[in-house]
Amino acid sequence: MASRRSSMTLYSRDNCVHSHRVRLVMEEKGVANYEIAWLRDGEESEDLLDLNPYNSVPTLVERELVVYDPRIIVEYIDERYPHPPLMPVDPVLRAQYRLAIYRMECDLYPLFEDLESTPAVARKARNRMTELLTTLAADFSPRQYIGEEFSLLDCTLAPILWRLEHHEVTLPSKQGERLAKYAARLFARPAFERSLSPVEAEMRPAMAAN
Ligand SMILES: N[C@@H](CCC(=O)N[C@@H](CS)C(=O)NCC(=O)O)C(=O)O
Repeated sequence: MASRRSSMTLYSRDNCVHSHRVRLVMEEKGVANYEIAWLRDGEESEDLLDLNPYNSVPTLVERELVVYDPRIIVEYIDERYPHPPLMPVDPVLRAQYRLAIYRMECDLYPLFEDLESTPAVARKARNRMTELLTTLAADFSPRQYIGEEFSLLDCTLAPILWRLEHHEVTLPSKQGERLAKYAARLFARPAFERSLSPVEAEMRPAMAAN
């Protein structure tokens, strides 16, 4: 449970891709003085049920404010802590970034529930993930990040890419190499390492230790 010294508490499951996304943004923004209320697999929290009608993680609590839904949380954090900005200033670019994030939320994130399901359901989800990421990688130019600067786009994709090996998702070699190079840049960021739960670190022990 949170101590009185922390101004923020983030309810987070240790194997949840959505929770990972928010922890990554918290770390990239350098949010200090926040506590994580960890929920292990299958564990419920009565506090959370009182705070959030959907009882979902991630949920962020800051004094009287309770924020849930990963996208609403990361946008709040990006506005609450302006530096470094993780969204562009230009309205057209902002709309494009939001759409790209929306596509990842609609198409990629829901596949994780299926990847944890029965072998037949997981196989289908794996194939779909391969298909979508192959298309995404084909569009990648040799830039460092998806946009001009490191942004919420990268923070949304990184937790997905971290889990690919664990779920045995593979890509055709050309696109796979491209995506792997980009992913290695994301995983090498100090904030990324700090964002990992012990369960997530175990998914790629060699990389997490670097
Ligand atoms: N759309 C969800 C995304 C997050 C999500 O699906 N979280 C899962 C865990 S990974 C969850 O909280 N499920 C309900 C539960 O664990 O009780 C939200 O509203 O926050």
